[in-house]
Amino acid sequence: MTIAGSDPSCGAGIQADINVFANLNVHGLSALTCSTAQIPGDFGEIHPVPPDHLAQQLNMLLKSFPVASIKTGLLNSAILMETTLECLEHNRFSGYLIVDPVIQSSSGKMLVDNEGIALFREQFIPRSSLFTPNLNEAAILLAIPRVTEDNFSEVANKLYVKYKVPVLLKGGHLEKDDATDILVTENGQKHFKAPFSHGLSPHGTGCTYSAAITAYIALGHSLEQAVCLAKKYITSAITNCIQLDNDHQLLGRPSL
Ligand code: PXL
Repeated sequence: MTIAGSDPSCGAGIQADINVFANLNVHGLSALTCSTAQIPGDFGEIHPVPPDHLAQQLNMLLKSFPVASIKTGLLNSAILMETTLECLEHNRFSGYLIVDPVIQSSSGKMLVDNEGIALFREQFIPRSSLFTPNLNEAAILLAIPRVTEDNFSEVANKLYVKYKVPVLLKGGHLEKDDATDILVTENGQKHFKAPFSHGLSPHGTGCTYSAAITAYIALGHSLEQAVCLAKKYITSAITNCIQLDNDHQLLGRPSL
């Protein structure tokens, strides 16, 4: 299941997540948190759904389907985060909860209010089975100025110590020859590397990566295996991305 916002251009959000689930032969469910108007490179309005409406979607889905794993994407506000946590609790959801801590759009627009960021820190991330920040999100979650090549590995450990749940810190934005991500669990650090595609930065990579982890978990893989397979998935989707006329790109179909 994905609990996320709508991106009508289908590069990110629930549409991207459902694409991944379908590509991996998993039946996906989606609970909508907000509608956005956007295309790659241009962000319009966000309209959150009423909290009761999110609760109704979640309660109906969780009552009726054997949900193996859930990912969250854009949650937009503290009240939608609280609603999500209450519904998971109320329906005794005990599967994997993978949190992509979406805070800002790739174009730089803040997508979550300050109260929402505080709730992310205090309640939402600590409830997750894995959270998947990029460099910018990691800096916000640790309240530090920035993450660089020099403090990358230390930041991954700090996130694990602070939030006490497994973390996948994504290093793609360091723009080195290899895009390295660090998974920190109770077993220590594990590094996942793939060649970095210079000059390609399709939006929605975070959504697609966390959706692939969620699908591979639903298919029975361990967390570490799921991250390894999902890294292959996202690397291939980036390599196969589609060039748009406005200099932006959309993720392509992976060659699996
Ligand atoms: O990539 C983060 C993200 C997630 N979900 C939605 C978005 C975005 C970024 O723009 O619009 C709906």
